Amino acid sequence: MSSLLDALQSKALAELASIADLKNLEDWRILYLGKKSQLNQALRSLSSLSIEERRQMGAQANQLKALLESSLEDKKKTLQQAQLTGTKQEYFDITLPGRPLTLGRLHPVTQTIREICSIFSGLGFQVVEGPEVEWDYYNFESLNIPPGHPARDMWSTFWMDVSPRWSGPVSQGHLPAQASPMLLRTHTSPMQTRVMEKTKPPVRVVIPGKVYRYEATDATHESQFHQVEGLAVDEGITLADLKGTLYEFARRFFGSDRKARFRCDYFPFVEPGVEMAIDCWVCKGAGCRLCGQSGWIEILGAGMVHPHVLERVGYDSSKYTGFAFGMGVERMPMLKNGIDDIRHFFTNDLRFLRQF
Ligand code: YSA
Repeated sequence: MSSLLDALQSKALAELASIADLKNLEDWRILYLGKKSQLNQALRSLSSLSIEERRQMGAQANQLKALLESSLEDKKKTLQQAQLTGTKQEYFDITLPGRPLTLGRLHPVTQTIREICSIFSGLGFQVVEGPEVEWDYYNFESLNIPPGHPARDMWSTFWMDVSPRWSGPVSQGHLPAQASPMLLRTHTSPMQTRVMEKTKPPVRVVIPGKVYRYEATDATHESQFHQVEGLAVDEGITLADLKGTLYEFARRFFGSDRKARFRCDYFPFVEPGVEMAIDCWVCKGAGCRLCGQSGWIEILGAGMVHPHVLERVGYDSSKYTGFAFGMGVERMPMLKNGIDDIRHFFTNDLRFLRQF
C-alpha cells in the first residue's frame, strides 16, 4: 500500500504541474481529493489492515492528503494571479469598461410636476401636498359647491364606502368636515381651504397631486390624472397679477413663441373665473383631432378667489384678495412635445417612456 501511495503522489503532482487553467484544476481536485478518489478509497480500506499497518499507512495517507491540498491551493493562487495579470492564455482584460447598469428614470409626469413647481418656486411660491382621499367638505362645500349644486355633476367621482360618523361637538350648528362623506378628490382645489385654514396671509403656494374623476377617457381626458393647484392671497392682489403670473409661467414652460389665450369661465369658488389655453402643438392652431378642431388646448381653470371661500377660513375679504388656478399636468408635456394621446402616459410602454 505504501508504494501505491508513493505512485499516487508522483502522478498527482506531475499532473498538477501541467495544469494551466482553473477548469482543469477543478477536475484534478475531484480526481485526487474528491469522495471517489483513489486516496479516499485507500483511507477507507485502512480498516482491513492490522493495527500496526493501519497506523503507518494512515499517517502516510493523511500526509499525502495534506500535501495534495496545499499543492492545490498554491496552484489555484498562481492561476488566479495569472488571470488578473494576463500572463496566461486564459485571462480577462481588467482595463475593459464594465457592463453599463440599466438605470431607470423619472416618469414624464413626475418630470413635468417638478418643472412646473420649480418655475413657481422661482416666482415665490411654496410647494405643498395634500390627501388624495378627501372629505366632501373640502372637495365641494368649502368651495361653494353644496349638495345638489350642478357643478358636482361636472366633477362626478369615486366615493368611499364609509358612512360619515361624527359623535363630537357641533359648534354653532355646523358639522365639522370629518362628518361629511369621503371621496377620491376630483381636483387639487380642496387644498386651497386646507392651506388657508392653517396659514395667515400672505399665502403663495402650489400644490401638485393626483386627482380622480368618473370620466369617459379620450385623447385629452383620463379618469386619473394630475393637477398643480396655485393659490396667492394678499392685500391688493388683482386679476392682472393672475394673468401676469400665468403668462410668465407659460413663457418659461413653453417658450416665448407659443400663444396663450384667456377666456371667461365659471367655477363656483372664483369670481371672476377664467380658463387658459395654449395653441395646439400638433396643428399649430389650424384644428385637429387632439384639440377638437379648435386650435387651442385648455390647460387650466383659474380666477379670483371668491369672498365666501376667504370668509369661510376666517380671512377678512375686505382686506385680502387672491387668485387661484388648477392646471392639468399631463396636457403640459402633450403640448410641449406633440404627444397626441394622454393615455400613452399610463400604458407603461417603454418605447414611449424612454423618450423622456
Ligand atoms: C379653477 C379655479 C380656481 O380658482 C382653482 C382651480 C381651478 C380648476 C378647477 N379645480 C378644475 O379642476 N377645473 S377643470 O375641471 O377644468 O380642470 C383643470 C384642468 O385639468 C383642465 O384645464 C385640464 O387641463 C385638466 N383636466 C381636466 N379634466 C381632465 C384633465 N386632464 C386630463 N384628464 C381629464 N379628465
